[in-house]
Amino acid sequence: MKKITKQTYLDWYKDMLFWRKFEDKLASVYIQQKVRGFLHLYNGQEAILAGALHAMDLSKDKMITAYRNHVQPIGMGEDPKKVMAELYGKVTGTSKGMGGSMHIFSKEFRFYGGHGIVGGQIPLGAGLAFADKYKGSDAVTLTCFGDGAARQGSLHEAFNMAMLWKLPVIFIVENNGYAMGTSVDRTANHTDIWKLGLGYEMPCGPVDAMNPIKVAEAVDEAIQRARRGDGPTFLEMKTYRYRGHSMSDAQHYRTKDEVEEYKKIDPITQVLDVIKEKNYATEEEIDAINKEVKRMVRECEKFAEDSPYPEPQQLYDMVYEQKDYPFIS
Ligand SMILES: Cc1ncc(C[n+]2csc(CCOP(=O)(O)OP(=O)(O)O)c2C)c(N)n1
Ligand SMILES: [Mg+2]
Repeated sequence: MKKITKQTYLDWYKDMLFWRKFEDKLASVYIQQKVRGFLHLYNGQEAILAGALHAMDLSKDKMITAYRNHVQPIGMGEDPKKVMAELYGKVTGTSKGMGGSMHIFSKEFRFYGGHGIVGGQIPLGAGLAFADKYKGSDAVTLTCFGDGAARQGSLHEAFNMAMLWKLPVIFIVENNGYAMGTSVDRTANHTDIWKLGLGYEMPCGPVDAMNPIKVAEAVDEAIQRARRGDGPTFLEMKTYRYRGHSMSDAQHYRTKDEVEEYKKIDPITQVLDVIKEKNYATEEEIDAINKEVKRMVRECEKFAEDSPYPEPQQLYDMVYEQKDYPFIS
């Protein structure tokens, strides 16, 4: 793995702060009804992405996840202006405004969605890894899903095949404690989700996912295993989301104190504390990063606001048509 240096900390701070503020902006424009439909935010979980990206080779590795998916493509290299435009439903968006919040996709940067069916992406991630192995590439696919998705049957089928065929895939459960309003301990008799890997003899374990270093180390070990041809790993990222499940969530299932407890170990604050302790940046330099992040968010917002909506005709551009389809007269 690349060394974790002063620059890594500064990059982590800037990136995670940008993702946080980008999504805070989305929350505020959602209330103004400029962004519609569902909106699931990643606030609190950023260390998973920051740490994973540090360990990945972004020239070939792939990622697939669920609907909490706005910042991952940005981390992989996609233009954040295009991601925000997609959320606004504008033609300049990553899917020409036709995907929206739950369906960000960037083939160019190997980000494969953006999936609304809970657990649906688990076998798809195994399939991406199968394609790489079949073609003789040593790329690795990170397949991310929530604690709720870990209870889906598709996980077991994917785990079994991934182990049988030693696929280059890392299964990552982002355990943020809740599936909508249902806490992990109400969905199964055991709460160590990583232990699901044991039944398949898949290397597995828990990770402190409020800290990007711990994530980077765990993902690096898993990536090395996959690249050598030794198959999959299952990691349980112990994390937390600060906001509700989606925007309309009264959050009766948890206390404000619980949220505040997690904010004490916030990943951005943890990284900033190290920067300050080790004198990696002066107060002025930190302030300059904060200002630059604000400017970047404003730039995304302006781009999305100024972009046009798609023409109605676009609806027919992406419909699959087979002229000789046999069953329709
Ligand atoms: C197959 C399926 N069942 C139910 C739903 C409704 N649903 C949407 S999100 C969600 C909770 C999933 O929680 P989790 O996997 O923990 O992800 P998180 O939202 O915490 O990131 C449910 C049940 C769905 N989208 N798909
Ligand atoms: Mg969850």
